[in-house]
Amino acid sequence: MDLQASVYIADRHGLIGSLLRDKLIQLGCEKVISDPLRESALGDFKRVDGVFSRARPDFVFLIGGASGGIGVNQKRPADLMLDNLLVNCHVIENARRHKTRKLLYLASSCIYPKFAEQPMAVKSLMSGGLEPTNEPYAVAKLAGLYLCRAYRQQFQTKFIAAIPANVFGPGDDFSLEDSHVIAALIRKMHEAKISRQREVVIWGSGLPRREFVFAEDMAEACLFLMDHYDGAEPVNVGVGADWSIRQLAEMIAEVVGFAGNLVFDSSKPDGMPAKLLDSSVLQKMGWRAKNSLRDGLLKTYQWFAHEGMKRNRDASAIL
Ligand code: GFB
Repeated sequence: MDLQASVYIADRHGLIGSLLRDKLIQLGCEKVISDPLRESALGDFKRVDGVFSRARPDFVFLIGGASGGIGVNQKRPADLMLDNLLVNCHVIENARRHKTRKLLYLASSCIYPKFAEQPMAVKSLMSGGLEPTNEPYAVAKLAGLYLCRAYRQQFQTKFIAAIPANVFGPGDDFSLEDSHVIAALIRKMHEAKISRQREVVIWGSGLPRREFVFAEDMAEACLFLMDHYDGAEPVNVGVGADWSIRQLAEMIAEVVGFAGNLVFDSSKPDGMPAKLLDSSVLQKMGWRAKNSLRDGLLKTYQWFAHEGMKRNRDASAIL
């Protein structure tokens, strides 16, 4: 990517998109378009078309539409599916119409079959049924991935796709019901520590295994792929190791300084039993995550304790 190029970042959630924007600006890129469409307009074809007409982006990072953890996937499956389908269609079709030089589409590791062989390699996609707790969202993310591939085949566009492990970091959604596990557990344990509660409830059995990639590393992987990759196959982006939810909860308790009990609520869903990506293709290309899980948790907790509590209105009401 050259620094004179104009870059458009489409990201409803904002976690990866805002880091990408900061990194591009630090690198000297002056034409970075991101925030204007974050709230509502990504669902409106004409407004997305308007952004492409005005900015004529050379490069597009299609991070995605609305997203969240296992809770919101069960509560609002139609919202998540529709939003992601619309955002995918609007951004991908406009990138073609306005002759974007290259587009990177981010899928999600939930697009792999529920019982995919571990670590999950790209050849496993579509080889089995999806995990029911996130099937609608996963179908929309799969649709985007196959849309990129179809455009590449029919229009010879340079549209590439990546499949990230579970992403976390400062600026994440820390709401109790809708967030992903790391944000939820950091908040629960922080609040329990402050109000001297003896226990924290962890959803599910604690047995599912997850691979986590720190948002800063994910943003760097996006830039790396935009610079170094141009193929039809999606590329997995992971760190090469996974943890059980119990191990993760214990690590978060240590980072936060919560010394009480962890209580597992088996009435809550576990989701996929395991989601470790085979990231050997990316590793062979020379990319490695810089942050260990513990380092990422420390940085995320530091941010949450200082900034996050202010941002999460319902959280600050408690303390
Ligand atoms: O992060 P999470 O919601 O995402 O949950 P998924 C991961 C695991 O942590 C599940 C457990 O087994 C949860 O039951 N868990 C324990 C908790 N306590 C909590 C808690 O307080 N909050 C949450 N959220 N989980 C999502 C998908 O699945 O992953 C999305 O639903 C998306 O589609 C995302 O793809 C990356 O890994 O289970």
